[in-house]
Amino acid sequence: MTNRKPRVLATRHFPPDVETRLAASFDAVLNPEDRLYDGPALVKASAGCDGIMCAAGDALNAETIAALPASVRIISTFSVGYEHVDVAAATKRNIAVSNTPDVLTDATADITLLCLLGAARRAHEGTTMLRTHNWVGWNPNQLTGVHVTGKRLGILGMGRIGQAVADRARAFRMQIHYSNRSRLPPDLEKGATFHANADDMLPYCDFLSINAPMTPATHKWVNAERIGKLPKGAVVVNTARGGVVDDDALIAALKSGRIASAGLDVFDGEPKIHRGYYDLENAFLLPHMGSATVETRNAMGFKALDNLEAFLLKGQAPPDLVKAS
Ligand code: 8YV
Repeated sequence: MTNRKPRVLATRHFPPDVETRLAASFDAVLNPEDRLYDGPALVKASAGCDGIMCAAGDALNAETIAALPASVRIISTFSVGYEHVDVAAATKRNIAVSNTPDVLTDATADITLLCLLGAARRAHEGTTMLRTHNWVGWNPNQLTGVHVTGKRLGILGMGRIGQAVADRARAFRMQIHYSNRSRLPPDLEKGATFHANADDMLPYCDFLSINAPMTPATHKWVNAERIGKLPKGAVVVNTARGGVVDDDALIAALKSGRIASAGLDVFDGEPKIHRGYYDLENAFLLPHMGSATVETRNAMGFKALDNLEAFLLKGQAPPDLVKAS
């Protein structure tokens, strides 16, 4: 019987307080330079590890998981989204997978409203005008945008984050429509209009907010055909996963004016985003900042650690165990 602490690989340089606790609880293999591991590098770095603390974008696909050392028993992701982990492949190898729900709901809903308002009110053009010394003064027609109050907001994916977005949007007296795998009970629905078929919701979306996870069913869901069902001049917001949007289709609609503007915090293939976005004045773009507050990133890290500690130190199931769908 050995008293060695379980070894845990941190694939990223996590917040300082999180790494301090990681190093206190485990034999931590840290990544202070925040080097990005590809699949083979991740396999190599996890030699002798009992657990892996990873993040979105890490290549924990079937191939990587199949090659992981036999010692690895848990993958704890520092994220609520877990499309980067092949849960079925992990389950096949008897590796538990956990995520960090709840703690980033508010921060992500806040950034969704920032994207919604930033797109509607032409924030990118305004800040650019000012910072490039091109503001010659107020004028009555300057940077007039899309009015928000009272408009219809369609939310694709009414989970925790979608509901928090709806709560915030109600403060703007927006009329909430939503589509979700299942209808919410009245106390959570709060008068919002449910659309069993998400396509049927599109004609009601003056604003469309994507808050659904990335799955085979949502891959490139916002495509040319669906954009065609939105009211002319609608605003599209995505703070979930870039892969839910067909970039070519959205960029074409932003160029033609079919879509008035977009507020995007996430991108397919990020950080190498579709080049077409860079030239669009009517795209308000952020670099995946949804959960980027000190409090939230710490809470995510502590939750990822709760999962690792329950499993590796207490022999319990991780509280946020993820199951293959
Ligand atoms: C995280 C996120 O910062 O948790 C998620 O799913 O999208 C982000 O807000 C990121 O994924 C960290 O791994």
